[in-house]
Amino acid sequence: MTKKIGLLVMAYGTPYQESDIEAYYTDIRHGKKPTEAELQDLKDRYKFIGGLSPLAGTTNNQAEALCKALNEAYSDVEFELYIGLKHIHPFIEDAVKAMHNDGITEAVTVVLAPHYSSFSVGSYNKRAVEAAEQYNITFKHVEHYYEQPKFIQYWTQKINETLTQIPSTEHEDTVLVVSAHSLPKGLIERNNDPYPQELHHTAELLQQHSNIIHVAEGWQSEGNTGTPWLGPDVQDLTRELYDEYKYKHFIYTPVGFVCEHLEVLFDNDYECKVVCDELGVNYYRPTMPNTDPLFIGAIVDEVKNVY
Ligand code: FEC
Repeated sequence: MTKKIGLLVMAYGTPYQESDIEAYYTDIRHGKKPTEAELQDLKDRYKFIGGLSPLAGTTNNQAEALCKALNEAYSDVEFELYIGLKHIHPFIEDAVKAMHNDGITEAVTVVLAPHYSSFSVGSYNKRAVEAAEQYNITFKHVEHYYEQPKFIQYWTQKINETLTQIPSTEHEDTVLVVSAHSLPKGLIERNNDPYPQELHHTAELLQQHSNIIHVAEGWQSEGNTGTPWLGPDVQDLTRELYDEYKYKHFIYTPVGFVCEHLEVLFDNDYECKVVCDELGVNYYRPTMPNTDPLFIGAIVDEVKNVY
């Protein structure tokens, strides 16, 4: 008989309907309700991207594709999928409880975010471990997978495909903006968090492996906490790069995310594009990994390192 192993796939979560937005936003802010104006602003952003985010469906598809690929890769164990979300049901704690109810005692955790920060991947894992304390479940954690050759290959292919849309004589006038979600700077510095170095390393790998000549690193989607966040912000960066180098083509790769959702469809495809339009330069944003076999394969290869 093959051994049953839990596969706990954790992701951010998104409202399933408009009436979920307030509770979701309150959860993101650790229980502090948004003001009417803040809530309306978020509702307007969802409306702008078509009403709701595609994130819920994509998370499920990614998790199912990963579980299938793992079951194909391993012959001695059978992975059973559980999805746990950070800010909406099914919460991480619900998934851990479901594993326990099904008799699972060993599980592998995967967060749908490629870089490690104690405030992102670390906080998901901590919640899973805390929830499992009352049960007899042990975990093996995947902490990051941005270095996996297949992950780099995915983005390299997308960058090279995008470059084919730009005349080769203008590749010198093209810049790749490699970005991830910003986080509060003080927290990152005090904890000597590897997150900024991991983004930097991703940018270096993409420059080495793809045909891009110029690469810049930026941060996006920062929150409004009144304290400094990691920068430069991608919109400011776009202006600075234009002022200094007069680039004509800007390729945005938000490599800190793994699919299209609010932060990509609004913060890149609207906010960054507005700046590009204003500067009279061309905006490109290759398709996100979603369920691409290279992306799923990168996570499978990382799971093999931990289990
Ligand atoms: O498509 C969707 O519906 C959800 C998209 C979404 C993703 C996402 C990923 C990350 N976040 C991270 C950190 C923070 C911090 C705050 C914060 C705030 C928001 C708000 C929305 C939101 N985030 Fe998010 N994030 C997504 C959506 N995030 C909506 C609230 C309004 C706003 O600021 O836009 C600030 C909290 C505070 O105010 O105290 C911090 C990080 C990631 C990437 C890693 C991961 O996926 O977990 C880090 C997707």
